[in-house]
Amino acid sequence: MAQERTYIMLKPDCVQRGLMGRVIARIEDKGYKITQAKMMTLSEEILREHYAHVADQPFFPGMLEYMTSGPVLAMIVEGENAVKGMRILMGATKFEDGTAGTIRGDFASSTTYNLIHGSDSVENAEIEIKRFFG
Ligand code: DGI
Repeated sequence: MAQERTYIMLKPDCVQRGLMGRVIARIEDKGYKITQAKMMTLSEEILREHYAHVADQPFFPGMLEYMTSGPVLAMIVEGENAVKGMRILMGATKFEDGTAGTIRGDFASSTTYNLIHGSDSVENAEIEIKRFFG
């Protein structure tokens, strides 16, 4: 079992809907530790870098608007297999693939407004932690 750290971000809809506490409780219930956290308002520049892999998608302009619509909670989450474990807690990317019991499956009502970001690999976790925490 690998001790890992991952980059987690509670997105503007999560903050605006007052769901931060419930989502953080799920992360802590899983046994993970939040070792750093800060509220941030994201610039278009950092979002273009973070979401470069989907920048040519038709939904990208709408996502930029959504992601700059209010503050996010940026976090470093640590624990055993934290990268994959957080992806499991988060649930599927696409709304139609969602399953009850996951954060997105229980709280999100579309693919765009999906509450939470989590790194998809150990390598990307380090890149994203550097991007948002320096
Ligand atoms: O790592 P994920 O956030 O699960 O997924 P990703 O890196 O493939 O996509 C980044 C974000 O882009 C995702 O959280 C929501 C948005 N997105 C991805 N695919 C679609 C999408 N938004 C819409 N509206 N439609 C999509 O097909």
